[in-house]
Order: sequence, then structure tokens, then C-alpha cells
Amino acid sequence: MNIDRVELSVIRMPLVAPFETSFGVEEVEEHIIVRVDGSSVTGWGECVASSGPWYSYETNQTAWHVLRDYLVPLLFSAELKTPRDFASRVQRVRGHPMAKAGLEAALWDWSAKEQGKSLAELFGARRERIVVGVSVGIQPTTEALVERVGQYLSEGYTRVKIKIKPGRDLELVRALRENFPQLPLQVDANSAYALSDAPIFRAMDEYNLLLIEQPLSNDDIFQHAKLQRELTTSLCLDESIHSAADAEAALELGACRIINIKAGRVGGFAEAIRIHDVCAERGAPVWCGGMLESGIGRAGNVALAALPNFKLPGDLSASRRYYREDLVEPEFVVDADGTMRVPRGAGIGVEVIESRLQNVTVQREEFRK
Ligand code: OSB
Ligand code: MG
Repeated sequence: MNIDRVELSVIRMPLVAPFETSFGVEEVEEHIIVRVDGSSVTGWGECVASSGPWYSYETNQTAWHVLRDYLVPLLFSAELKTPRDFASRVQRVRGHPMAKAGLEAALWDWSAKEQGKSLAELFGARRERIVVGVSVGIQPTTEALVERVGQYLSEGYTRVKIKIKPGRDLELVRALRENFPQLPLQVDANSAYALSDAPIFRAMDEYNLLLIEQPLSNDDIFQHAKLQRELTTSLCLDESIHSAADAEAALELGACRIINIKAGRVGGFAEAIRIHDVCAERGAPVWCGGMLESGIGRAGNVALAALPNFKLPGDLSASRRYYREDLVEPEFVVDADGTMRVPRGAGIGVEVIESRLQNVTVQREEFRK
């Protein structure tokens, strides 16, 4: 892979509506767009770190530092045959999976384009369409949540995930069940609870949820295993899973029955695919999580979710659910049957509109081999 130029751009894009989780409210998404060039081919990736260390310890500033001072120099001094070699090349950099995944994603796009293949094809993913869901933030009132969910259902989404936090949990589930008895529904706590809150989750067993996502501490497996034993509803881990080895440990110890895969959280698509495979071998379904990506990051997620063991709908929503104007054309849309088309063109399969990227860029730097 003959990459001789890397460009990093910090972007700031206002969300169409604030997104509230147990760890805070986001109104503007800040991500790093990674561009790689070589042999007249351009690849694009998106680093999903955010402005503060709330979901994970990474921020745009830490990702920028690690990319600029370690990952980009390691890339320039290496002979990589495929993007699958990237992770071992940067293994001596501990942690910082989002920084790594942003650059790796650009290498995947570059490599796919150079071969004239789609990203999905390179991943070995065959689905032409995927079933998608929507992740709904905490709303000011329960009534507002019911209305919001109703709106998303009318737009075609067939699976809904709601964010919960202490004090805003059971009542939300109850209200949604009263209004939408058959709706495939799941909840995400983003690590806001302790094992002593088990009665809250036991009470949720009554409401036929698809899963409960990451109720306990962000790096815990042990206590989730204790909680899972007390529930009939499946637990799903997000924050706690950083590798295929973590996934194996969590499944074997009974800490969850389902895993949320985000390439950014696990250091890239190569590791994401390994987690997919480990879960498939063990009969555990996975689904694709999201980090409010622009179309650049979304394209990679959609390609990943076309793999066969993505058995549950992902947090992959239409561009307009997040942003007034996406950075790519065509933008991602959800059809009336709740599915999304997997791009078939070379690489990410959507075109990056560089004037739009420029308009949202607040910091930019170029590196040459
Ligand atoms: O926990 O899945 C999460 C967004 C930011 C940080 C963490 C999470 C989320 C989401 C959004 O749930 C999913 C999406 O991109 O639609
Ligand atoms: Mg989550």
C-alpha cells in the first residue's frame, strides 16, 4: 500500500437535535476525518472520538496527538500489504482504538478503491440491504419520547433503542410498551448503573425487550455476568468489549448474550470482523453500533453490517436523522420497509463532497512521507 500523504481534519457538525445519554448531552459532533493518498487513489476514514472523555477516554485532542505523533509516522515507515496488517503494525501503541480505527478505515477505503471493489466485498459481506434501527436520546418528558418514537416509526424504522439513566428508565419502557406493544425495543444505559440496581433490570423482564445494553461499569465483565444470571432479558455489551478476546471472555463467562460492534471502539474493521467471527462460532448474535458518524464513517458501518452474523438491526440511521446536510452523496436513506441499501460502488461507495468538508473543518494538517 503506497500511501505518501495523510490529511487530518477536525470537523464540527451541529446535530439536528441534541442527543442526550446518561453521560451527557451532545449538540455538536466533533470528529476527525482522515484522508490518505497514494498512487492517485484517495481513501477516507472517520475517527469517532468526541470532544470529551465521556463514552471512552479518547477525545479529539488525544486522537490527534496519537495520530500525528505515532500512527501516521508508523504508517509511513511500514510496508503494509493490506489494511489487515495495520493493527499489528501499530500494536506497540497501547490503547487509543478510535485513533487507530480512523486511520485504518481510510486504508480500507483506499485499498478497496485501488482494487475497484466495494468495502463490503473486501469485508466478505454479501447482503445488499440491511435492516436498520434508530437510537433515541433521553427526551425532556416521557410524552416527548413517545411522540419522537412514533415519528421514527412513521419514517420506516422497525427497531428502536432508547437511552436510559437512573430515574429515567422503567417509566420510559412502560410508556413505550403501552403505546407500541409489538415494537422491537431495546435500552442502553451507557454504564450508569451498579449491580445493586438489579431490581430495576429484573422489572424490565416484563416488557419483552430485545436486550439491555451496557447497564454496568464501562470496563466490567465480572459484574455483568452476575447480573445476567438474574435476568431473562439478554444483556448486550458495548463499552466493555475492546477486542475479540474480550468478546470471547464475556460470552464464556455469561456476561452477555449479544455484542454491539463498533469498529472505533475496537481499533478498526479487522478486529471488528474478528469479533463478528468469534461471536458467530459461539452462536451469539451481533449488531452494529453507531457514534453519530457523518456519511464517511456510516458507509463503513453499513458495509460491516452486511456480514451474516449481524443478526439484529444496527444503530445505523438515515443521514438526516443526524445532520441537516451530510458530507457524502448520495446521503444514507432508510426506506419504508426499515432497510438501508449497502453501497456497491468502489470503497465506501459514496462520494465525499469536499466543499462541505471544508465548511465544517476547524483544524487541518497535512503529512507527507
Ligand atoms: O452507546 O451506542 C452508544 C452515540 C454516542 C456514543 C455512544 C452511543 C451512541 C449511540 C448513537 O447510541 C448511535 C447512532 O450513531 O445512531
Ligand atoms: Mg451503547
